[in-house]
Amino acid sequence: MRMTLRLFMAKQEPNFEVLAGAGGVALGEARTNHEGRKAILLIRGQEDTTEFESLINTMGIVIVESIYQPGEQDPKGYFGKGRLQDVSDELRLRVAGHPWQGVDLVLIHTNATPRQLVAVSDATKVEVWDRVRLLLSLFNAHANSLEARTQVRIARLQSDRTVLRELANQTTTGERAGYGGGGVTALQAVIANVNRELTSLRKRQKKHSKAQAERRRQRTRSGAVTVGFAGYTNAGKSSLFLKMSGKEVLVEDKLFSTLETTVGRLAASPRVLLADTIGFIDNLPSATLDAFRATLSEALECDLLVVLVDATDSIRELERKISATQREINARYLNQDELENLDERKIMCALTKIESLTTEQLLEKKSIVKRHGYSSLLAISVHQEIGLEEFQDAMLKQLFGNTVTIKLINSETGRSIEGYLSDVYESGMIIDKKQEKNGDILVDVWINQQSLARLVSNSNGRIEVK
Ligand SMILES: Nc1nc2c(ncn2[C@@H]2O[C@H](COP(=O)(O)OP(=O)(O)OP(=O)(O)O)[C@@H](O)[C@H]2O)c(=O)[nH]1
Ligand SMILES: [Mg+2]
Repeated sequence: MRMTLRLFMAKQEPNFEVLAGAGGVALGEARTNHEGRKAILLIRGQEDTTEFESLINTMGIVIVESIYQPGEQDPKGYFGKGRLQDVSDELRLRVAGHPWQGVDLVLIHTNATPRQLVAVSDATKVEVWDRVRLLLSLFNAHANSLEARTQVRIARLQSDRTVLRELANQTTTGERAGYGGGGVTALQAVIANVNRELTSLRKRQKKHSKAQAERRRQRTRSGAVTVGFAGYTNAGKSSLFLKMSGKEVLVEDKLFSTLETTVGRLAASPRVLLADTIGFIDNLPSATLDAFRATLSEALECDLLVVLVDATDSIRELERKISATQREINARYLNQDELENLDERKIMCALTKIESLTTEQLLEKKSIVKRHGYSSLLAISVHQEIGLEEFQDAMLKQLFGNTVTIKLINSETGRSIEGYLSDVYESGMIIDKKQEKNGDILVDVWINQQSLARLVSNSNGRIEVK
């Protein structure tokens, strides 16, 4: 296979060869299943590769060898020229029995510039992914809904466009030997196609997010409140969502199992909606993140934001992930107004997967989270069902304040008291109920002010707040 940098291209041009010869670019739908692919990994300096490797594992790709070069990244080719040549020679000369037999992917442990990507691709002549391309391929493999596919494709096309522009630039300046004006024209035609597709995808995305915003407005009007679950990828958002709503979502020990927002009702109260969404990751370029903005705002524009933090991470990872999560939430998804009123905005935090932690470990991790400014902090385990009731109570308390005691007045005439009771069940969450001798019913309920006012005014005087 001579193709090098596989681009995820406009459908109109399947396998269209932009450039011939060394460093050619083949265009076509990127594959979605990478299970069992063999790759080599290039690493500069002393970087921590743990997260990168778990992204790779998630996709079922096998790293046959990691190759290190000390020192700073080379802006031209990531590795220095000589070292890159060594890798290239070894790839070319591999014979039967060579450990690199079957390697068709080179991974670079960085968010590479288009120039670096093109250079590594030119040298190695197999497919090349940097961190962003790895993430995009992972998103692509996990995108199941139309919405997710649309946003992933937007991100992918944007990223491919930067490489195409680099190629066009190198061709124009004569840096790429052997390609004349025909190469540039062909590249520009492809770029134009990409632009066209991007425009139409963005239109589709806009339409979808408008419809979502309208649904959100309707929910608010009907008196429902929304709790958004946010957090680093794999923090346990979908597991908690499933536990509390009973609504089936994908839970996997994989990064980015979830790519879109799912809204479900809190099992204990239909008035409370929960929103599970895509997780955050450190250091994603803003153009890539923007593609997911609509999905995220579906969950983050909520009455209460719950930030989930995986307590099983090391202290260092915990700090890194909380910081990344906060950066994303603060910088991108709260508008200026909300940022200024951050104190009033309802945010709480929960440490997840705590069942295997010792008391000391939990205390230490709690104090780290608190240092990041989360004063309202809980600790839960979905698997062992620890702290879930407290979590639900804390959530309801943040949303509604304290419980309200309501009296339902019994009467021989008019609507039955059970009818009114069912109205209360519909509007809030009943936590205690007592029937008095005269048939009146007293209930303690978590309810928002708006719903309470509506209940009382529609009750013909049969519902009173105590
Ligand atoms: N030990 C333990 N593992 C848990 C718990 N809750 C969730 N997990 C595991 O953590 C992994 C990730 O869970 P998900 O619920 O998919 O996490 P997520 O935040 O939705 O992840 P993405 O959608 O991929 O970003 C799964 O393997 C879960 O089984 C828990 O209470 N204890
Ligand atoms: Mg999930």
